[in-house]
Amino acid sequence: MSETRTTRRGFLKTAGLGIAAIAAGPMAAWAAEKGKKLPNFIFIMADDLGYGDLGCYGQKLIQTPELDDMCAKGLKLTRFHAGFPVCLPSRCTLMTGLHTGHCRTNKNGGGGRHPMLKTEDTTVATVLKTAGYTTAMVGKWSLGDHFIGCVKKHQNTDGSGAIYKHGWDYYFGEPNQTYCHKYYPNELYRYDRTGLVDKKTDGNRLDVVPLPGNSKSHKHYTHDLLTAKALEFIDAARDKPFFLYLPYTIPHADYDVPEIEPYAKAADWSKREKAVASMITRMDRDIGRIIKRLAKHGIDKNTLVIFTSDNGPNKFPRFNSSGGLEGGKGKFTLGGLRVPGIAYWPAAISPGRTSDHLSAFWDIMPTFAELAGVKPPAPIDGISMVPTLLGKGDQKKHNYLYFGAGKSRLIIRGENEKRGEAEILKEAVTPVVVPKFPVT
Ligand SMILES: [Ca+2]
Repeated sequence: MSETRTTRRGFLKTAGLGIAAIAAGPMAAWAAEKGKKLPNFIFIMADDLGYGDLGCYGQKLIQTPELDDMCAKGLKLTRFHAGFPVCLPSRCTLMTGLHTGHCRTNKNGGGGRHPMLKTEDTTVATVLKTAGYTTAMVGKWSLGDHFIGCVKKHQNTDGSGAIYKHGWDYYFGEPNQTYCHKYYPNELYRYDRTGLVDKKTDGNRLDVVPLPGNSKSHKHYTHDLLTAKALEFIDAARDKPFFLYLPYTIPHADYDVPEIEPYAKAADWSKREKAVASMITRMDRDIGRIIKRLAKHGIDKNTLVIFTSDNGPNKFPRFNSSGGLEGGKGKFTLGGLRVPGIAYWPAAISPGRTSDHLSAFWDIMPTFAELAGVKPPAPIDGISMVPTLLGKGDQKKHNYLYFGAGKSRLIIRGENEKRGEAEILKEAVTPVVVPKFPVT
């Protein structure tokens, strides 16, 4: 953000200028070199995975060979941050391009009282729809309420946070984050506006996917179902540009997994440790399957796959899950907020690169918008990371990253930020900002 921005009025002004500058920046060069072929986007997000949970980020005990391979062949971000130290507000920043000083909510809620998006909020999916993308979400939405726009025992009450109001052609999963804690539910939910993957639905409600008796039989593990649908979507959508948002529910509690391999013989590990490690390795295996499926279809080169986590880890001292950073999930500390960030895109990202560019979830929206050749909403807090991804061009930098809810907060200053906390807060915390989209 601009150093001169001190008021919301200033925010509006400088954000607009920033976007104008972006439009003439590295993307122009990318488009000129590669023609107008748009990349596919796959954004894979773990739930409660720490900065230190992957081999390529220093993990010694949990096996993550597929993600380590992606990291070796792509770009490893070492100062990438989730939006908030718990689920819901973090996902709000990811979807809207606004940090929690400006976006719809800085509260997680619980039970039937989850905050949700408003109808006028613009998501990454909405932006990419305007560029002609097919959009799918498979997994945990969080941004609709328990009853309103989400699901409670078939009560699909319409509401402003409903998934189907926020840009997605296809959805499969459990939208309510509280219910995502259970890995063997008796039902999941779906819609398929165009009949791309499954039977067409009207797209203005969630339909029940019954899994009768599953809570007892343990026949269907939700994570496995999410992976299967993600692969089916890739199969079906591969001929045109697509955006697949895959917010997995692993390795969040409950620590429940079909098998504890390859850790069954780790004699001194607790049951909980074996379970969480197995969940992470299972997810890693499945991400490998996704990469292989892209290759099978010949679209691996032109698909940008980003892997990350929605917040820091729960306490697992044996694994040093926060990578030595202070704190973890729920804490406004680096351990609560800094997450792995792997960007894999063989056509554009040369192998083995590392970047310490200071970045966060709200940068994803302008990054994808730029690569898709459309303007993101304005004003937003995010800054396109395209120069960092491509390894060329002038990367605009954040003066600071803000994470907060009232007096609980963390500000990470960029190298050029000299202002005191009070002055930064005056700029960073305002009433909810509703960016305009499309930008004219
Ligand atoms: Ca989480």
